[in-house]
Amino acid sequence: MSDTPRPIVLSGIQPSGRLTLGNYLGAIKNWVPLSASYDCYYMLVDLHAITVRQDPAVLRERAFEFLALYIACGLDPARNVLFVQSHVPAHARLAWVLNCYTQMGELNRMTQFKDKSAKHVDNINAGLYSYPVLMAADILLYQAKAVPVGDDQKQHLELTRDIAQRFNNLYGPVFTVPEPMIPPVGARIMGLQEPTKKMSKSDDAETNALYLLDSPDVIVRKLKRAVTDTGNEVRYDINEKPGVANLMSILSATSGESFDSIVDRYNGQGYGKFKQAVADAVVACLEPVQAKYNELRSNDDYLRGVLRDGAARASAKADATLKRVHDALGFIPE
Ligand code: ATP
Ligand code: LTN
Repeated sequence: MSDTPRPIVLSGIQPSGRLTLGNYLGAIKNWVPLSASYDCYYMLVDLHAITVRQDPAVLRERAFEFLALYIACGLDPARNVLFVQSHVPAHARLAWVLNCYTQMGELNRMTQFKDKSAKHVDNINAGLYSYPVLMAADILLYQAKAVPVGDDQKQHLELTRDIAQRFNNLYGPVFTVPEPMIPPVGARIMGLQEPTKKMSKSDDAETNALYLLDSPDVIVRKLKRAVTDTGNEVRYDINEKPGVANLMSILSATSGESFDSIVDRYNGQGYGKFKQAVADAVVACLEPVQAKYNELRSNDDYLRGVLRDGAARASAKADATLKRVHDALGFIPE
C-alpha cells in the first residue's frame, strides 16, 4: 500500500421519517463502492433533524433503524466510518464560526429552506434557516473532496464551496473545497402520486413513497397505483410524462437496464406489464437489504459499538480541522 493519504468522501442523512427508495438510489447505494478508493465518513445528521420537531423516543429508535439500514445496504463499518453527528461536538462548534462567514442574502436563496418553511409555517426557526451552514461545517471538518448526494442538495454544496473559498481567501488553505458527486440515474426519484415533486421520507402521504422496509405486497400495490397518464407509451419525457419517466428511472436504477432497452420491451403495451416489471425489480433490490436488516436490528450492543467506534474515528479527524480554524482565527489554544 502507498503512503499517500486517500481522498475523503462524506455524506449524511437526517434521521427523520423513514428511508425511501429515493434515499437509497440517490445516496446510499452510491456510497457503497466508494470505500475502495476513498476514506469514507457517513453520518446520521441528528442536529439537522431537530430543525423540525421530533419525538425523542422515536428519534432515538430511528437512529438505530437507519444505522442498521446503512449496514444492510452494504456499508461495512470496518471500511466506512459510520457515526451520529451529535456525538462529534466539532460540528456545532465549526457551524458557529461559519455562520459568521455566511451572508443572510445567501441563505435567503436556499430552496430547501423555502420549501420547509412553507411546510412548517408554525415553526420557522433559526436552525432551519442556518441549516446549510451546519451542513457546510459537516463537510469542511473532514476536508472532504467529494460529497455523494442527490440532486436536491446541489445548491447546499455550492454554498459550502463558496464559504470554504471565502475562508481560505482570508486565512490561507484551511479547507479542502468539495465537489458534489451526483449519480447519473436516480439522482431525483419523484413521488409516486405526485411525480413532479421529489419522493421524500417525511412525506405525510404513505402511498407517495416506497420505503426500504416496505413488504413486497405493499411495493406491488403502491406501484400499481402510481400515477402515470391515460396513454400506453413508455418513453422518457419528464415534462409530458413525468410519472412514466420516474418509473423508468426506478426500473433502470434498480435493475441496471438501459432506458432504450426498457422502451423496446414495454412501449405500446399498456402500463400493467411495465409497472409489474418495476415492482419485481424493486422487490428484488430490497429483499437482501431487508433480510440483513432484520438480522442486525435485534443486536443493539453491536450497533452501539459501531457508533462508539465511529464517533472516536470521526472526532479525531474533525478536531484536527477545528484546531486549524481556531488557530487561523486567533483563538487561544485549549
Ligand atoms: P426529509 O423529507 O426528511 O427532508 P429527504 O427524503 O429529503 O428527507 P434527506 O435526509 O434530506 O432526505 O436526504 C438524504 C439523502 O438522500 C440526500 O443525499 C438527498 O439528496 C438524497 N435524496 C433524498 N430524496 C431523494 C430523492 N427523491 N431522489 C434521490 N435522492 C434523494
Ligand atoms: N442536508 C442534507 C443532509 C446533510 C448532508 C450533510 C449531506 C447534512 N449534512 C453533509 C451531505 C453532507 C439533506 O437535507 N439531504
